[in-house]
Amino acid sequence: MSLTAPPKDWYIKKIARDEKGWIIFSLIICLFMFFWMILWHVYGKQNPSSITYTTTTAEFTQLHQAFSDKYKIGEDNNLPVVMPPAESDVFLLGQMWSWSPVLVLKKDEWYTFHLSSKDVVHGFSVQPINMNFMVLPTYDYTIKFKPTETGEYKIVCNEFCGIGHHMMIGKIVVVNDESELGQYGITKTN
Ligand SMILES: [Cu+2]
Repeated sequence: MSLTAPPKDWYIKKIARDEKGWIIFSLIICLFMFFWMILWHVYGKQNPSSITYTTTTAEFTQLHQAFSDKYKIGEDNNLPVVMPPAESDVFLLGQMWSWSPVLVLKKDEWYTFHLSSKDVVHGFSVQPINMNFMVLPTYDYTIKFKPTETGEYKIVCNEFCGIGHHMMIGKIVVVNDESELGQYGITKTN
């Protein structure tokens, strides 16, 4: 019965050999897995780590607008198509229910992404590769990013954000050079 005290020193009992064997075996597995957590950062395809800054919606919107205006090369479904130079800062804004702008990036070049939301929490998920980040208003998520394969990638919102959530799809196009823009239905107008 639980209300009676157990016999004195009940826990100082010799462990059976096979039980001891299993304990040691599990400990080895635990330690192995623990060290692989660190090794996966080198060998696994992990999300790059991000640095988060606080910002205001007004400030981020202004930076985003200035970025779009500066590097705009055309339009796609009423969204600006922006081709920033390599090594530059890229501002991507999520809002109900769009990702703006459409980005054209060059393969094997580094970019510094800044992600933020204008209204509610959104999820930045790049498909078909597995990259996922939360996008919150008043926070600037900064990620160093280098696309390594050309093609068209979709940005899918993976945080439910209202009635138009399923239509919140953005676009990133990765090219070797500008001559490939036509393949992705982008016409350079600026
Ligand atoms: Cu959403």
